[in-house]
Amino acid sequence: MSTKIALAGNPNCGKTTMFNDLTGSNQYVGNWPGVTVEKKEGRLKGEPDVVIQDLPGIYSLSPYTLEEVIARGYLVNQRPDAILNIVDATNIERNLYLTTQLAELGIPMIVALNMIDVTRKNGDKIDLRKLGEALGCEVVETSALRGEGSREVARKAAMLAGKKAGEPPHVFAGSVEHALAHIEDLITHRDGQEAVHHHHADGSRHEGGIVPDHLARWYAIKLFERDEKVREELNLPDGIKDAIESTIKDCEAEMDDDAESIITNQRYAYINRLVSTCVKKGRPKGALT
Ligand code: BGO
Repeated sequence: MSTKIALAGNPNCGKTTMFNDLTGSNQYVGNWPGVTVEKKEGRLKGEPDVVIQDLPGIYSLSPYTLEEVIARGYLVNQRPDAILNIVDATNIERNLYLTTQLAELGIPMIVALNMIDVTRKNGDKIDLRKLGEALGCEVVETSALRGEGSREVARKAAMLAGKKAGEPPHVFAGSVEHALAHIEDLITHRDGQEAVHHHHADGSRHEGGIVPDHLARWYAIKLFERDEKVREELNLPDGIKDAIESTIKDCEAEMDDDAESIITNQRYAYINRLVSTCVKKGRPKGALT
């Protein structure tokens, strides 16, 4: 059985450069099922048992673009052994938005902090250890353009196969975490409700609950956001739907904001705090030498 690594990142993070560097000519190009979005996979050079699955470049795992739906569908239903998340170090705030969402999928992850040649040149200082501790995964510096760190990060990603995913970052405030915990209970049958079996694309059934435990946080957040695609997919019984809706409404009243904005704003606030503790900018972006 081969090890499957998913390459995920924002558009322009250097994903294509990294993919080409890792796979060379061992590439297979097709389309994602039913759509004309390009699907590329390839074998890691020198390690034919490791398959690298390229995902569309995306900013978020929301249900609003075809690329995002393809990427999250793959991550949730096909479950790669590990995620290699490429983060453009020169655009770290924006790129970490997706990273916080990927970390909620319960899949082992490693971050390639790419374009590190550029941030070095700018004199930026990035505390990799602190960043990794907060994100619950290792962070490795790479320059895909120069082939620096790429093989190392891919080999480390492959070694994550079969391991437990890291602790997801503590992004949300207490009242939101409280609501999420309640939703998790409702959808994993931890509160003694009658079991409902959710059938997954791979035909597996999850005994005694609606979603598997490793995906509980992901689904709880998406349900809290009232993600229409996830609501359709799970097709929950009315009693659970109503209990979730009243949990969301309580939290919205307390926070005086709508659920989707609460999640988005708290992600940005978390990332701002994280970047301000982990990154010391050298020269301002765009400044001349
Ligand atoms: C152009 N360091 C540096 N300095 N550049 C990098 C690195 C890195 O580590 N990694 C990638 N790039 P894609 P997506 C370009 O194409 O892989 C560069 O969307 C140019 N092109 O070379 O395409 C990479 O697949 C003219 O740059 O990203 C590419 O994720 C002038 O980042 C760009 C300058 O990489 C995006 C750059 C005609």
